[in-house]
Amino acid sequence: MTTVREASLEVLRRHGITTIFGNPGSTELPMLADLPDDFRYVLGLQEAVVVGMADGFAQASRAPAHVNLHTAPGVGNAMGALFTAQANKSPLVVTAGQQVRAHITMQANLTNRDATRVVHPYVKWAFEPPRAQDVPAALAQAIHRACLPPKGPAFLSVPMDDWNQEAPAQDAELAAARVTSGRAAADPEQVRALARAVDHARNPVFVAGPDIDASGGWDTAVALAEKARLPVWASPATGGGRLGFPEGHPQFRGVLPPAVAPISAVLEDHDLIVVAGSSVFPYYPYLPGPLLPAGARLVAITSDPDEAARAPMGDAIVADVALTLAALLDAVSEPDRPVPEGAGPPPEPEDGDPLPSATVHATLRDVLPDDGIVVLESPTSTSALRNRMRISQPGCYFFSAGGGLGYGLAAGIGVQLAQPGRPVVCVLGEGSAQYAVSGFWTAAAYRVPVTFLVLRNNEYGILKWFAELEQVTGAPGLDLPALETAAIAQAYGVPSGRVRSREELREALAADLDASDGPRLIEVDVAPGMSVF
Ligand SMILES: Cc1ncc(C[n+]2csc(CCOP(=O)(O)OP(=O)(O)O)c2C)c(N)n1
Repeated sequence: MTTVREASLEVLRRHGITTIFGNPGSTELPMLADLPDDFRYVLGLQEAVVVGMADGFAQASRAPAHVNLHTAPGVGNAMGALFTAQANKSPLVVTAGQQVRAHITMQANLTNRDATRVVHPYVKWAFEPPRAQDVPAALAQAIHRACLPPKGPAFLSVPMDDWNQEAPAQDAELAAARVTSGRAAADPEQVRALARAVDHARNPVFVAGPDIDASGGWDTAVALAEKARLPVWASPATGGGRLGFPEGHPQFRGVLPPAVAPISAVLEDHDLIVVAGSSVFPYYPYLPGPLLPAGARLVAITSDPDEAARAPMGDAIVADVALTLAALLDAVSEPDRPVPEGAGPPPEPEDGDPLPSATVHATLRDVLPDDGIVVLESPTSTSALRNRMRISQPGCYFFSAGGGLGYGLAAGIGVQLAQPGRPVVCVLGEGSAQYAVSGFWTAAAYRVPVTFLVLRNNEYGILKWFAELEQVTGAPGLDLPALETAAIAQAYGVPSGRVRSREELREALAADLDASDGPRLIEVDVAPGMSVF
């Protein structure tokens, strides 16, 4: 007889999903019993870390990842990270344990009441199968839903007594064998119309968003910008979990500010704005003004119907971003326009004691190889990192698109697990590190060779910046004195050190990036305040 567990593992196996990120409880143990050798279980000590690791793993491997959560309280702990995974469009297949079926109606202890309701709106789909034998097909469905555009978390609650029930063999085989593909091409007439608009515009501009990288459209976006001679801006950093364009490219102008009025001001001279692979736009904070420069037209290319529908201005083509860019590349002509100018080289780094965070990032740029990966969660220095590092290869930058903290530390581990041969640096503010701090244990226990670079400014710096913007004075809780991140990480098993000068930082980074036997952590003191360039 084939059990529900065997059939479900076969569904996962057929989709290449053999890593389970989890934190187990009694309700999950029946699923994990005698886990076959071709499966790997990665233990996270808290559910936010579990989901964050899987999020980074899914994005960096361009494939779905499986998360297994404990029933109600585990799912509750995971919610913030699920919000982030959804904003990142990360294809997560989230299973959670549930009480024995006979216990659900009486709501025995640990029953996940309304299991399918509680995870909304941060999942695309939530389901608890009505019969044990439906679990393998429901799991397959969760995989398809997570991977079809827009990608995102799908949730399946499984009563713990289901796993040892019998699964009808033929149904399970049919469910496991199904393949679905969601790469839809754009309406050719819409693409031709957009190409004509690009050809005839006086001063068109291209805005590159994270889904260019996610869809595999990086080289095509570069070819399009070069052929049509488009200056390029990155979509605002707030919503960009990935980069859409090489930031060292001579036509790259910079990262758009994340608010209404400043975006219109930056794009003022343009009559056509083509946005690819981003929402329009991930605004924050609210700085009202014109949504578009006077006389400008905007066209967005997105695979996400929701993004297309909720944009407050402009038109949208809903289709696979990479395929649409390829069609647009074919359809545009080579114009007479001069080749647009980019931002020019970044400024020389300044010294200081403590160092400006921009200098930390300039030092990292000097040391990190071109294919090195940055996972970033250092709020006051996000812009400085982008402006100093000018990351220029696909799949080299990961960021919490929704703005929730706790992604960075955890995702850094998942990204490194997915890309074991490439150096991964996880750049964190010391405040941000705390939201997933137990991830240090997983990194050490599984010898994941990620380098954590923690910027210590002894404060929630970005909130002090926001306080000024919001004209708030006297808010408590914005200082972080005596938070010893290196000592904390050391206690979790991560060899850690603290540096202060540029030379010390360079040496520590070079040594730690070379280490392949497990994680390392460098805590660097930085000057307080916002750092843009
Ligand atoms: C889960 C979550 N809780 C709270 C916040 C609010 N928040 C945004 S930035 C920030 C401070 C981050 O501090 P740190 O990592 O030290 O970086 P800095 O701002 O000093 O650069 C906080 C608390 C958030 N974004 N996400």
